[in-house]
Amino acid sequence: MTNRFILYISILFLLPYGLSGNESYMLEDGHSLWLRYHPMEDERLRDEYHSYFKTVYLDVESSADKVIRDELSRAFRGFFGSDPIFADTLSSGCQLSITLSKSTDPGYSLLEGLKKGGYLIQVDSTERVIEISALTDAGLVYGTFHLLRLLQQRESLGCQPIIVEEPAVDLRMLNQWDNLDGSVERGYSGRSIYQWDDLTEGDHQRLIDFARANASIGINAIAINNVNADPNILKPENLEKVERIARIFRPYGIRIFLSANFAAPMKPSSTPHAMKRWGGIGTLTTSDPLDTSVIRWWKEKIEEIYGLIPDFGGFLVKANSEGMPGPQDYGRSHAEGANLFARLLKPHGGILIWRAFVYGKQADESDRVKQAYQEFKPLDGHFESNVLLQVKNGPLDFQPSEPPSPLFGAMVHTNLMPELQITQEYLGHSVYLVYLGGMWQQFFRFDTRQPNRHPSTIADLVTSDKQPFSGVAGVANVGNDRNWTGHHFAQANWYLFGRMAWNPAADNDLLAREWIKMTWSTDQTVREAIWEIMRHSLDRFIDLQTPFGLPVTVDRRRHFDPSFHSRNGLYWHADSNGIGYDRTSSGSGFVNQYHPLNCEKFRHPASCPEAYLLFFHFLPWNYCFTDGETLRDRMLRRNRESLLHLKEMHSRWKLLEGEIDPQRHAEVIRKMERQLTAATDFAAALEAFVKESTTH
Ligand code: GCW
Repeated sequence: MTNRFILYISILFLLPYGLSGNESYMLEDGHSLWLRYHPMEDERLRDEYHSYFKTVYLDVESSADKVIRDELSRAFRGFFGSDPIFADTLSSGCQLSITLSKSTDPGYSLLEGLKKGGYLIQVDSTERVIEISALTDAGLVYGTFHLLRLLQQRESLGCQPIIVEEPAVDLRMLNQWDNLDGSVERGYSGRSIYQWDDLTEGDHQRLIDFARANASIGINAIAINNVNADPNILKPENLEKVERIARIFRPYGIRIFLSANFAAPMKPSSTPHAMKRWGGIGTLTTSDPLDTSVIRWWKEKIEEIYGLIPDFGGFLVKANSEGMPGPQDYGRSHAEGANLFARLLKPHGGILIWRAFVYGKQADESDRVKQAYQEFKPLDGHFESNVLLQVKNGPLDFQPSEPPSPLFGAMVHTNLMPELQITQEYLGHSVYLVYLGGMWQQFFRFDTRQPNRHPSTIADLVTSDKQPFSGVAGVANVGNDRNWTGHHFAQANWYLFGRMAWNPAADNDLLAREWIKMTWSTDQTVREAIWEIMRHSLDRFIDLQTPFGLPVTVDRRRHFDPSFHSRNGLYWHADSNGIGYDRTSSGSGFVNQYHPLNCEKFRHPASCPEAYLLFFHFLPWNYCFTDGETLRDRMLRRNRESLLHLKEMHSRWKLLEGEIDPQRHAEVIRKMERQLTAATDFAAALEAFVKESTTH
């Protein structure tokens, strides 16, 4: 047995605290996420830290006080094996103080003008004093988690005399696609974390842990139910349960949102066909947004909700999309639909989030990716100021590789809120290890070339002061699996999402490394090995399943198994002449929705990024890249290589045996084995399809 292994076993037994404070000694199972608070092995560092934490002084007014106390207790027990000593008064040295301050207080002017949630951490390494100050409770919670992050990463505190942090985005939001029956749409990590039958009592520790995890990465808003919204969520008996969840989340600075069904005010028998599975919950025969009885119904519903939940965030609405009811059913526009809610929510400080993911009925059916722009661009400037238009990152549908939606940069008078998908609907579910930080970074750094605004990357637009409200949403990948996300590595995507929503311009490499250090190991070699496993995982996935941005190559229902033949002709075309979708002017013309400079880049195969090549172009199989390789050969070669890469990832991980706690190590191996089997099938299907198409 190596020394490392003995140390590791002893650490495990010293590690009684999973994420839930009430759990007994256990092996690591991933439940603690990145909040493991692992014992300090390095004595020198432990002594250094200890010297700052002789006592802790808290001056926090609200329920955040308990949140901070509990978190520090949990962390200190994990790091040092002892509880913190909370002092009643502020002393002069060797103390951590966490205080709600005013920017006019002497020494706190740096707090001035910080966005809500901002904080200041000042370290005096001579006096051994750390001060966390903020103008809001949420800021103190975030500041505390920041300090704990430094400790988890074993950073020397003396090197960081002053930290000033603020979120660049107001609304950092998770969208859960959880249903009242406990299922989760596109969820791959068990059932919903909300037990609607048992919300009245029982142990809410899991929800507390969920709130802790989210607060630790800066998430401050959660829409707790599916955008394919069951109107029943708005019934009084369910709203009472929502109120209980809101009460649990509130101390963590998290506001609750609900997905609302546009036809909720209607009586069950009059609801549109698509809603027959639910029926409305009201007594009306219409849900026309301009109808006074409809307005009154929503006004009363909103008042009822705010009566229960004074800090209710607002509604998220999917309308006239995939069969969901909406304003167009009455000849009204999306803006008229959104404004109905926005005006009623405004006096309560609520926000209305309207989704721009629309396709189907209305516009040009020949190329569905054109529809969102066609429907929404003319409405720019028509939305109330408390409306956020939630736009999926790509124009199609959360594909592994698609260009950013042209709506970014095109709508200059509307608050745009990117919607990212953390759950791996098209990315191998929780079977595949796919790290998404790089994809999101690329998205946020895309230059929209928006006129009159420079710089004009999506990160710039999202964080611009010109938007009254800013927001970033992510479709959650959380379920009631013990490790929350099914695959241990899917936790990274949740973590990265929160940290990038806080700062869309952040460097994803650094954040991923931070996650690795806290989640897996502080050992440099182990960390490097893990980063190697993660960093190319998305590119190799694309080579395997959606080469050159060829979208939707999976089966219709689950979006998991290869299904090239059934998708051919629907999302792209392939025959003996070539493969892809012509979206240039000679094809659907979609490319013209971009700013001319981007359009120019995408419309020529030679300048179009390879990752989007077949998204924009139909190319002959013998299309030649500058290095002389043909499209066909490159596709097949990369496909083979992606399998080899997987095998390499697998071996790298195996080598970490003994360096990583056994349960998590073994569970990842099992996932990797399943991934390899699934990927082998995929590679074979792609190869067969290419060969068939090119030999006809
Ligand atoms: O990608 C599709 C999913 C649906 C989802 C829809 C949407 C919630 O397959 O499951 O429905 O997108 O985003 O509305």
